[in-house]
Amino acid sequence: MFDKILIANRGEIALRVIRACREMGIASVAIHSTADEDAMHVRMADESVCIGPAPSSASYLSMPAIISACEITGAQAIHPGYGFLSENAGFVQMLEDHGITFIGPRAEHIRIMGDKITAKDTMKALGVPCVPGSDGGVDDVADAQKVAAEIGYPVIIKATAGGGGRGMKVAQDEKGLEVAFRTARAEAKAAFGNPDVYIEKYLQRPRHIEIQVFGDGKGRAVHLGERDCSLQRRHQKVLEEAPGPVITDAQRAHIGQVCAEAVAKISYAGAGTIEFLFEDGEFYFIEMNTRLQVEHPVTEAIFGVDLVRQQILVAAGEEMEFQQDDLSIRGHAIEVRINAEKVPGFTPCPGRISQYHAPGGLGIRIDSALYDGYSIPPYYDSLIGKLIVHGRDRREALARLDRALGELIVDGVDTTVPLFRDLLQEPDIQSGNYSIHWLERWLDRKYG
Ligand code: MV4
Repeated sequence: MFDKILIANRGEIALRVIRACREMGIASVAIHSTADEDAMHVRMADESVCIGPAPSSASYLSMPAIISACEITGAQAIHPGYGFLSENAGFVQMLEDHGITFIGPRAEHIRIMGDKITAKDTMKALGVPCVPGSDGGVDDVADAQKVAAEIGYPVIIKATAGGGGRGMKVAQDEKGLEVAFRTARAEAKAAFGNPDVYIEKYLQRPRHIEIQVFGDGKGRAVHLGERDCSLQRRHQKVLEEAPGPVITDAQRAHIGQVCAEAVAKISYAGAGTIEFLFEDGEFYFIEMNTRLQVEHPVTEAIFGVDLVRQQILVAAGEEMEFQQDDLSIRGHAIEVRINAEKVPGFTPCPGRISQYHAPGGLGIRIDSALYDGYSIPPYYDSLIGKLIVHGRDRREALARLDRALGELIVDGVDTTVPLFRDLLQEPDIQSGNYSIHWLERWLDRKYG
């Protein structure tokens, strides 16, 4: 096992990893920018290294600075958290050259899943159900029209280098396809330096359901059910829950097994998420994320497992602590993302936290790097905390969430907390009746 791990991240996820390290008797190293000198992850780690100025490009994304910090402190492994360098295959390769262990999958798997056409081809070949569409990319309008005629309109054009909603164009009919194709290609080239696009049937009212998988890197893998992350705004998740309100035990068992077998076949190492659109009882693969996700705590809550601990064990060449038969679901969990943002525009709202009080009691988890008097710097993501509630069933989780939100105090900046109290009053939220478009439509109705 490692003696010392460097956490190449900041904020709540850095604390999350430090906590797992401490429980495993592993020393932790925080890295930070000059803007984060007073950040909680710096205080909580056993050691810290300032690696550069405020902009992420010169600090949290600076590979040479991070590798130097490893060498100076003697850290043997790096946990990347999410975002920043967590899905950068070049970084993983560079660490390998320096004899530092990356706590995550192999570079090869990050690279495959980073190219959306290759990801889809790979998943299809592994038996994962995909959205009907082009096999591989589409090179010209004629090719696009041919595929669209086969699968039927509406269709969606996506950038292979995109993901997370960037570089997508919907075409309702053949007339709209030419413009959609040309715009998608031009935007993909401008945004990602790669013009390659592919086509899929456009699903009109799906849910976003993602399956948590975990592999030991030696050909064994398990699934830990699904999360419903349909409540999003501009491709930013706002609330996530597990299990999904409309997924049956049989559906979970089936898609879960398909996903676990797929990642087992490629000897995938560590945590991964296979994203699906779910419509009319069918799952359609869209993307795979080769990292720990922001919303992993809802899965941890219902399965009673520590995913970061398992990531560290597997990266150190040890066995994960469970097999599929050991994993069962207890109750229901919901996470809300507390962002320093002003609703309804969701404009970032950095500033000083004049008062902070976290809720407590049965079934409450807060992952946050906030403290009284902390100043949220303007340079990074606006996520300042996650409130995760766990109950015996969905009703209890919802009641607990409302209760916890009532106890939570975050003063000094605008946050998304009031939004959640409003959302909980909605019958569709109470019943779990929402698709990927529900939140934006609700915000439009409510705020115009
Ligand atoms: C789609 C789709 C409908 N049909 N693909 C957006 C993010 C990216 N991961 C995939 N996305 C979508 N792909 C087909 N074939 C609709 C979306 C989509 C979406 C997906 C998940 C969550 C929120 C979304 C909001 C708008 C569009």
